Amino acid sequence: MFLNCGRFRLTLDRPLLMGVINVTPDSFSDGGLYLNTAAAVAHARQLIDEGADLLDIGGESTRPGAVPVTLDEERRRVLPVLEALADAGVPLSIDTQKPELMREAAAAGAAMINDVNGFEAQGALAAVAAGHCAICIMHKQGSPQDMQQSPQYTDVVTEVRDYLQQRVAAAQQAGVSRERLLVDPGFGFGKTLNHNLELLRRLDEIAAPGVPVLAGLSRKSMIGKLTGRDAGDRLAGSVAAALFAVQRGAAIVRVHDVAATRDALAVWGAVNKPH
Ligand code: HH2
Repeated sequence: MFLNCGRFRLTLDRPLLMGVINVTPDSFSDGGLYLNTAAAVAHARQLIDEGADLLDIGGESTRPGAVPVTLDEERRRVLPVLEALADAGVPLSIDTQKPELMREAAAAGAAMINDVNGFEAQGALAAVAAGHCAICIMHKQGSPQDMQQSPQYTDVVTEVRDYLQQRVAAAQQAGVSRERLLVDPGFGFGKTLNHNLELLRRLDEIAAPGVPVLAGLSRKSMIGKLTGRDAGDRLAGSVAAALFAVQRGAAIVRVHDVAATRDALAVWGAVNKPH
């Protein structure tokens, strides 16, 4: 399987690592660490050295209770980082819900647009349809302000899968080819611990035919609940979750800790290789 991603064509015959760059003051695990452009760019280069296959740059935290940021502020945070990394040699994804920023990021060289809002904002699909960026469609229930209050599903896996399939169809209708699409169940976005565990166990049921799955579990509160550890101390739990996700078919894992996840995947890949 391939993913067309701006000027890149990614081969998905091994799991890929997406490194997270949060250019925010308030992200749940690393808020404020990379808020200025130079710090974010240095961190990005370090994650590439550690083996990141692509990077996801975000200027608005989506943690439960996060305060939305204005277009101007989000633009001011992410575009200089994107521009400074133009020569980085890996595809750069922009994590945004705003159609204006989707367009500007694509024009500035972004290879992927990652939208935790499933491209539901007015004009979001139109903003990406004509270009060449890959798009990652994520499921969430509710908004970051209220999503963890009391998430409800009859069957979380079926509901998430149906939603993603509908959004894939809408994206294709808008003109996005299948080779540019990724889906993501949105771990922690309007889900209890049990919902997250069920989604992870049955991750192989999430993919629409021919559409690869991206999974983001890194440092999330589900890892905290299972290990009793704070966000800064969830490395081992996050690596275990990433391994389980790839075992269940995730094509890309979105992680903060690239070096450790890469080592774990190297071991997993060697054991898993057909002989
Ligand atoms: N999780 C976060 C942000 N963006 N995008 C996708 N596709 N999938 C995810 O699971 C996902 C995402 C939350 O993590 P992080 O960026 O570290 O935190 P914050 O939103 O607080 O910046």
